[in-house]
Amino acid sequence: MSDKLQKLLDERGSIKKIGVLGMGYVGIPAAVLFADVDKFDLVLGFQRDSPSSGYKIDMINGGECPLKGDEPGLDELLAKVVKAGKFECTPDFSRISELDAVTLAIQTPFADPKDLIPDFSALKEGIRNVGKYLKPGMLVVLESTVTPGTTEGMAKDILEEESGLKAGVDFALAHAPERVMVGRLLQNIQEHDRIVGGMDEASTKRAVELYEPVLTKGQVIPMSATAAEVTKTAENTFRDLQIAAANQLALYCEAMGINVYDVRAGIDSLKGEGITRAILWPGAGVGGHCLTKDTYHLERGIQIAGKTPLDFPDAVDSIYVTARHVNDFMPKHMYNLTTAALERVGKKIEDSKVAILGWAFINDSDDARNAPSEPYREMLLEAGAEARVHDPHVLKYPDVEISQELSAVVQDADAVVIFTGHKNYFELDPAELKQLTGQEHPVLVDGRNVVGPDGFIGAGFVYKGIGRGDKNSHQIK
Ligand code: SAJ
Repeated sequence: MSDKLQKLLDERGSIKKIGVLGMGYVGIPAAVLFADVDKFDLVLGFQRDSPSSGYKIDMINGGECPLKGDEPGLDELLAKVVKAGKFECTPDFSRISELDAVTLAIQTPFADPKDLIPDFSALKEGIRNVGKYLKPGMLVVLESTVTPGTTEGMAKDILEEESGLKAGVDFALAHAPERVMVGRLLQNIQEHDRIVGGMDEASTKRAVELYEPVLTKGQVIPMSATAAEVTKTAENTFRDLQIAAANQLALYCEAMGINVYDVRAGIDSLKGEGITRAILWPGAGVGGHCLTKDTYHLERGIQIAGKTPLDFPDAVDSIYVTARHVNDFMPKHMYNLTTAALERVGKKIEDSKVAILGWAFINDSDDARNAPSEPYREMLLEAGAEARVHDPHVLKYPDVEISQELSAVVQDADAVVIFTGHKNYFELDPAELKQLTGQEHPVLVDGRNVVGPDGFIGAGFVYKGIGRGDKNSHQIK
């Protein structure tokens, strides 16, 4: 640990002024929660005055939250701290030099999901801005999800290059990954345990000082910066792996003619001291912006943060990447179930109309990022089928027409395919739906275990369900 850094931090005294770069879903709640801590005097939210987001500056300074959607407590808290003069938004990055600590909550999307290389350009610009105005004794924290090795690699290099200062000697540097979910931003920040990873002990300690006052139920979990980066990417990798395990089991159950949900309940029944079987749910695929990318961040971490050669069995793929491939196969499996069901009634996919129910990647949400229904629709179009999309929450999506009128979407459809477990779909009535399709034997493919198969089979549907090996070859009524 560098004595010089500790001396600089001690001279500076406790953290009073904080900056947050990135006025988005992560930055805004983080900033208002910092501002609401008595012992912090001022929080500056930094927002580029860009054509697309510059409007946020005046909105926030007017006490209004620019985030869409319902975020319990956020509007009131933002208005309160702005009114109290504890939080303001500015495009003037030079004010960074007034601060004791700066956090960066800037998104790290994939430029092109195909090449799985994250687009760090916005984050790099933010880091460069911090470097330009960095002063000795300041703390810099990355909150964005990054590839392991980024904090002590790219981020440290840019900060040192721009400031002429040395990380771990002249300024503290840490990673404290965000773990927020839209719809419960404030609660997640206050109640989730907070991983805080410094590049050295002094940095970790300083970052703990920054985050501890914000936590209510959550505890701070200190570790190294790289360990924090691996924790964040691995916690999503493990979830993706668990889902893939459930999906593979569902495919096995279909092949063996059994009901995966019986098996799942059976496995889940194994409880007791030290016994865990966290079996998740099979489904039509895995979407969103977390699980679809964090595995690849972790995998790249070995290249970037690897200190010694990785010892791993020869000619064996990473189970994490294999899990990604299994989950990404599920929309194809849904396509295979659709074509097989249509063939049972002498129809070809290329001559069929398919109603896709659910465009959002997650139930009862309008978030459609990386939704599994998108590749499925592309396969249908590729095959020459007609595809229509219904979603009660997703109102628009580039180049895809989405209707909120279910009857219009299922009108004359040869197949109705459920991709999202929106609560609307749990009330689908077999007779009504069949009547709307106007088919003698319409197809129903259930990707989220939404409907009871027997009602639909009894009404004359050709039913296929993920993991429903016990029903997928039923007699057609
Ligand atoms: N999914 C399944 N089976 C399951 C669970 C999910 O197929 O058993 C699918 C969903 O349909 C969806 C995708 O996986 O398409 C992702 O679902 P998700 O519930 O993981 O939602 P995300 O992607 O928003 O994940 C977020 C993450 N939170 C943060 O990154 C802060 C993740 O770490 C959380 O574990 C997850 O929420 C959560 O548990 O709610």
